[in-house]
Amino acid sequence: MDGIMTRSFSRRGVVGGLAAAGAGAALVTTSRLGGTVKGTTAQATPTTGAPTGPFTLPPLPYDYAALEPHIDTQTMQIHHDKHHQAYVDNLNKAVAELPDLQAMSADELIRNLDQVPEAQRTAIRNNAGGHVNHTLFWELMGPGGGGEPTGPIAEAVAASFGDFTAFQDAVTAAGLGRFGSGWAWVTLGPDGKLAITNTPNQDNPVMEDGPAPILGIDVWEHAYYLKYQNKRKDYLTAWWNTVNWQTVNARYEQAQSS
Ligand code: MN3
Repeated sequence: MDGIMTRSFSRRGVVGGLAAAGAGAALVTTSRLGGTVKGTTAQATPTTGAPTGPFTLPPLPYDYAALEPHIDTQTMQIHHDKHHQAYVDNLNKAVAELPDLQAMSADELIRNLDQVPEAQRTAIRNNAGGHVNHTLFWELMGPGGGGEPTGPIAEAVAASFGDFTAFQDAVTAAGLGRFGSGWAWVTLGPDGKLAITNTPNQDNPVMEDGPAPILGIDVWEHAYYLKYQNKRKDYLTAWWNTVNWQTVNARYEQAQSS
């Protein structure tokens, strides 16, 4: 991991120096650094010329095929390796000239968008949001997932919605009710009950000082179009077969103690 820090630090130094030296020299340096990245980074395939840090794509915590047949292998590959990678790359670009922001986590960035210079705020909202949301999303799913909730979240679902079906229907309605791209979320409300919301784009409830989500479902078309085409409801129904209740329980307990 030092390799990444050293590389991104030296790249920044080189790019800064070259700004004065001219575009021809910059081109040579970029392609040389591109070679270095290829040789030392197993999974990342940064957009040409994108800084390689400080943010990095976390590996998918299971195989691309692990969620079959509910979420297909190709969707998982493209969603993780291309879409999530693009959020990471664009976030790195957005903070490239902002050392104070490079020192913050993506989670801190989306909680403190008012501290971000206006010129970069939309890019950081979208791409730090995309990075945080997808990092969570992968952990909320897993092989052998699904079924009725277990543990403390099962009691919370019963207390807040009566039964699991009513809870699922409410989450599905939130996902279907989001026009265009966005997310359906379950949070712990101030009354101690589970609350269901949705947000547009890559927004996250914490951006508006809301609670950290316990569960979230990506309802962008890229999350389901290859298998489900325009049938977002079928995707939302199938998604429950992938849910990792262990993660949901851990986040529920975290929400209760914060
Ligand atoms: Mn997505």
